[in-house]
Amino acid sequence: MIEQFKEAVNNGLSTPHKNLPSKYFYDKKGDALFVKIMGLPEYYLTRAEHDIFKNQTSNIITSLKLEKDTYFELIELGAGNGTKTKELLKLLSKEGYNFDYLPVDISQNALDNLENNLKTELPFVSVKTKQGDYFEVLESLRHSKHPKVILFLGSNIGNMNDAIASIFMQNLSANLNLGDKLFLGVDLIKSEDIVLPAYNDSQGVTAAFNLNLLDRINKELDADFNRNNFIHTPTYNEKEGIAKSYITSTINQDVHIKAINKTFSFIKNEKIHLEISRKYNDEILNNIITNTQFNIKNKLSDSNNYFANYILEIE
Ligand code: AVI
Repeated sequence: MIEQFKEAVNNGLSTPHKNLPSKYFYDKKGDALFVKIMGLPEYYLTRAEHDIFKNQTSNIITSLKLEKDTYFELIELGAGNGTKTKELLKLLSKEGYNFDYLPVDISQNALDNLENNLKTELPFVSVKTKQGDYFEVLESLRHSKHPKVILFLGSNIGNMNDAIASIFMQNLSANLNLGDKLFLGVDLIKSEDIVLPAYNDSQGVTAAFNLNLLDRINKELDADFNRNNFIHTPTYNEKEGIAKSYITSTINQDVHIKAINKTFSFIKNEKIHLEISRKYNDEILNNIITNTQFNIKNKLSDSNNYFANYILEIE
């Protein structure tokens, strides 16, 4: 893990257009800051998807063509605290559907918390947690021929560029069988005045979330970044539908990273690219699933039409 982190930081800071991968945002402090982001007035994504789960729960069940007497596996990739999913679990359980809920996460701690919480809140739901990498877990489940519904929520696919998202969908498709479904949460392309503030909130929580990566490098790779010499400078291009997070050096400076045994120079106004948050529409999603067995079957949107959950099926 630390070796991979070291390599990613070294590679990213050694190229002419410096970058650092956003997957390293999520240490303990980063997790807590992301929870704060999800509650921010400007960060509409989580509320919009929750709106769909809360107000269109029966619609979700109908769109997934679930039948009460056919057992299925409900597999959630990157389950987190399951707030949205609980709305669906509650109704499925109340109406007597025959299923197991299989939350998949890399963090055993996150899974333990979710399992304990569900034991109290929804004691009749059968929960089988799966710790590990998404594809390792899916590979292991592939041989069970039970119908599967995969939940991949929260616009998590948006943090992949289109090439990586296509490969992700190809891998997912290859691990599923005919008739299996994917319930995919994506943020929709919309105007800059709505999207940009979601990544540039007035309380500076998103700035802290981005700059925390420098603190993580200082801590784990023994570096001397001074986060006061960098500012958070996100952008959003409405035409392509992509938000990008950068941090910009405010002065000419050198930073030494002991674990890599290297000094990196930054000139005033030089940017480090950290994150991409891709927004979707039907055309973009169709391009991404071109080389897969998935077809779009349905789409549910929130009341503002900010966010959508697509239903895709293996055909
Ligand atoms: C996790 N992911 C979908 C978030 C997003 O909206 O791209 C991460 C995030 N970055 C800044 N704010 C939230």
